[in-house]
Amino acid sequence: RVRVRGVTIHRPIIYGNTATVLTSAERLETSHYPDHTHRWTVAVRSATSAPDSDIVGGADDLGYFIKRVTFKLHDTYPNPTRNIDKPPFEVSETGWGEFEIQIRITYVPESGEKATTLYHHLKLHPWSITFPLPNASAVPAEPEIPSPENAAKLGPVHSWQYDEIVFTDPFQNFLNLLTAH
Ligand code: SLL
Repeated sequence: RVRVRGVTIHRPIIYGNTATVLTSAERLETSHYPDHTHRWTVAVRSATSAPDSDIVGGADDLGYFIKRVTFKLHDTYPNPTRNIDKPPFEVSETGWGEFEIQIRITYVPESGEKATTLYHHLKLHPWSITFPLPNASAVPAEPEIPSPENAAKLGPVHSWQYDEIVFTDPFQNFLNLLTAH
């Protein structure tokens, strides 16, 4: 196995989450967790999306060089370590609280590359100082969590980071694999 010295190759990604407020009907469906208020999805996606796609990030084009993405959820979740072995690399759950998610990206074995660890703070609330208030003097000094009704009106929350996975002096066969896509 030969390394190609002096070469760096990068692959753009986005990672993060979307979240929506559960409707009262959905809260009944998840009634074994009556305290759950939100549905969310955390994901790692390609940042080179299909031109006709209306979402940022293509769901299916990371699998040729990523073998597994491990999402480590808060210990309040059953089986908090979630291994996803094919695209889309994402986990959907319901819950009530924000927390830090560890995201571990493992590459295909022929890459010879070490895993990458990222951290994402799961965002559920549209922390807001701009939401219309009944009277101007009531403007809070600190951002506040809107009520569930107001949060639902504000729509889904999105929290995404752009990043680039950089491979330095890659093995020749891995470089071939990357450039073939
Ligand atoms: C907080 N430090 O106190 C955070 C912890 C934990 C979130 C948030 C439900 C898990 C379950 C859930 O949303 N956990 O019951 O399945 O805000």
